[in-house]
Amino acid sequence: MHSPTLRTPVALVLALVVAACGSGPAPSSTAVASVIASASSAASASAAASTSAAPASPSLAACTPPTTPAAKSWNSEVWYEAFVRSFADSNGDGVGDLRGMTGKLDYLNDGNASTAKDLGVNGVWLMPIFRSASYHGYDVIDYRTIDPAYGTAADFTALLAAAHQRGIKVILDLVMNHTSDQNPWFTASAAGDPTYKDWYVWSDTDPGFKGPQGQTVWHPLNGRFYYGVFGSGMPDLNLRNPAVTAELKSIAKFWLDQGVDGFRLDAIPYLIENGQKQFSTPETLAWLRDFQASVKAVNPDAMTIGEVWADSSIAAKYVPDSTDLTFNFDLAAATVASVQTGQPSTLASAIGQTVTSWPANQAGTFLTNHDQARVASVLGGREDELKLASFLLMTEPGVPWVYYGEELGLAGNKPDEQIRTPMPWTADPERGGFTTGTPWEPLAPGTELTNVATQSSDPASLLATYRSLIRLHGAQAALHGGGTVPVAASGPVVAWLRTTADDVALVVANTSGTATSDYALTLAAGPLCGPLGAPTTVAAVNMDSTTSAAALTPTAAGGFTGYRPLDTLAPHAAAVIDLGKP
Ligand SMILES: [Ca+2]
Ligand SMILES: [Ca+2]
Repeated sequence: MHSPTLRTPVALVLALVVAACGSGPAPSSTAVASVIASASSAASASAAASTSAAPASPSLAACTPPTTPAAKSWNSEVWYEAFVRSFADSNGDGVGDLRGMTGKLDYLNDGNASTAKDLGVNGVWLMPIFRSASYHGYDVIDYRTIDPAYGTAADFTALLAAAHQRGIKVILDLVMNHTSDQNPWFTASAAGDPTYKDWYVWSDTDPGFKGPQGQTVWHPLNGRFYYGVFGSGMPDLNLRNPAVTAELKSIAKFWLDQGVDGFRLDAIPYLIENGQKQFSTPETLAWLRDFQASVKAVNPDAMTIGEVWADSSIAAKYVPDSTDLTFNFDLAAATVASVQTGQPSTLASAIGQTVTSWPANQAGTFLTNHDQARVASVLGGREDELKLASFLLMTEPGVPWVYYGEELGLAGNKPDEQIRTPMPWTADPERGGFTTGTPWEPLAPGTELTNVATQSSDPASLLATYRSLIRLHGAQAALHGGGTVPVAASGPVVAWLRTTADDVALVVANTSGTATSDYALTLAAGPLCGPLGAPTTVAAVNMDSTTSAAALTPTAAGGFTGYRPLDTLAPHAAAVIDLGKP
């Protein structure tokens, strides 16, 4: 099945934006801003006239001039989650490795602002690369040694240098809740070694209670029991032991000293249990505050992002003191669900929840990650829906993260190995340019089309859309650093404003598969204080984005009533409409 979609005009306008802005690690917003400003000033006189001629608003509320929220260095960035085992194999053994990754960095960002053939991401999260007992690496045996299948310490040094040369930051996946049961620390602990006996959580008798998901958490060994919330193969470290805390800080320093730019912190709500309270305890948040301070003491610019797979109200509590960012799982699920069902209310609600929960833009936004069915499979591989999802990702409040292959529409359903399959670089369905040997896991179905080579030569491809939207995100200050104001919408439409002191951008999307003219946007009170220039459509997907947007006359309260910026919204169409400086 393939839903009807208008494709090429979108790429046109996005291409204009990209051409105006250039590309690279830190795209400038000035070019776009000046384009918008000149377009706006041309029409400002007539807009001012219509504003003054408008009847007085019955509302007594005054408008609120927009301000620019506090921003961190990562707020203009887009990040990429990569599974080294599946990215690129340099030596033909079928297993991706660090040298393979180094060879493909130009795909992520070639470091040249004048090219647009790279994805343009600013940072990479490497899923675990330490010596481990498993293919995925989330059960670590040695935190200071690279998995031999991935390469050597020298290979890592080379990767880091090559990435930094291109303006790509690198953060490592750090698993602090548990280790492998094959970690020498655990072996020594189980044997009663005086140094390590308290490094894990032991009980002489079976406490008997279950874990947060009803799973067995107490595992028998030699007549005693140890706690492992993720199973017997992954015993939980005892983070109440100062020696364990000191070792984890030392490990973080070991990697920061080599130049890594921070960490993605795995499963952090599980760090410290308090009896049967095993999820997001106050002790866990306090421990992380101390750990965070130790990271910043080594490198104040380092970034931490935590995996807190929980409601926004819980996940946001970690920011900014326990972690710099946490992933916004609620918004991710709502984004995918709204595109899948066509119902915008789920997404509208999650946007509102995000605004009230997190400090502005200090959440990691994403669609799906390495633990979830890939978004392309959830959406049945429909290209227009995938383009809409990518558009929403790049316009929502937060720092966007792209899971490798997502930019191609790579398919994947559980089991986990099949959502972590080799990256398809070419149309070869067997090896996909990933390896000259036999891939460790067969390629996902459909890679004849979902591959880098094929999509790179198609300006209307999903990959081309990602490349353009990533540049748009970096170029438009309102999109990456603006405040967010939810807008009420009727019909199958969701909308919000992104606002800085200098710019207001309207994001509007039709989540349904049906064209609609029967919708209207309303904002009771807002930031539109001055007369506005002519709205400018700066980016769009699934519609002819050369369509000009209707003029907007703000109310006295700085909002609007019954605004319909585009006469008709095509199926799954979405646009960023710049309203200029109010
Ligand atoms: Ca290899
Ligand atoms: Ca724990």
